[in-house]
Amino acid sequence: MKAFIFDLDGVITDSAEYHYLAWKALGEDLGIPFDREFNETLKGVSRTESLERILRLGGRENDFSVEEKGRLATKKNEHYVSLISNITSADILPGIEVFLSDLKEAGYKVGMASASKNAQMVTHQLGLLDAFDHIVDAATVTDSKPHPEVFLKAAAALQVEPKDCVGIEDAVAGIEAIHAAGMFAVGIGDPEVLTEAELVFTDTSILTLDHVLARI
Ligand code: G16
Ligand code: MG
Repeated sequence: MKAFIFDLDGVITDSAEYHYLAWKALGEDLGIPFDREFNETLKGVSRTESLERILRLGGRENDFSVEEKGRLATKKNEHYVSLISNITSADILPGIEVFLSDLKEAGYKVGMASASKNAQMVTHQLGLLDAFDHIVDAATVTDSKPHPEVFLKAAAALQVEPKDCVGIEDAVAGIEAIHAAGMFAVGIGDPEVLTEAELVFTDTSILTLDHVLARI
């Protein structure tokens, strides 16, 4: 293995909570309230597709023009950005800083493959920009996870063959994307949910370079 490629939300930091609060507020404005269980279906899914899923939930998918949907997505994003404007390195998930520095020290390339157009900004807020050799700009990605595009772009930018990459993800669609890219998949979360991953850690505190290398 030569490179490790990380998902952001749910692996590096728990921005999912802020996505949830911002979508929930928009849903309530539209008369489409939803709970945390429905929110699970939005994890790892792009902004546009998340909005479509919420509108479908309320049977309102045909009530808005493309421009209006664009304005709704922007409104959610402005709220989300204001919520995350206060995050700091204290919001990095347990064990991640040590894992990232161990990877650098051992000479691995480190990339990020997030569906979020705010990935660069969030990483900056966390004080982790220097830990990554490349962060894929989600705005340049045409096909969302489970499509492998974002992971393949990360590998290409790192100049590493996909077969020499480990992908790390918390979402089922993300694990599928890693496999479709021809990479080794590490899951973070419930092993009964992330059944396709080669290796699953229930949370990031037990994700260490030694533990991963022992299982490859
Ligand atoms: C993240 C989140 C998703 C979010 C998506 C797009 O993906 O998991 O809930 O909808 O990014 O975010 P934005 O609206 O900021 O572009 P990932 O791939 O980091 O888990
Ligand atoms: Mg994720």
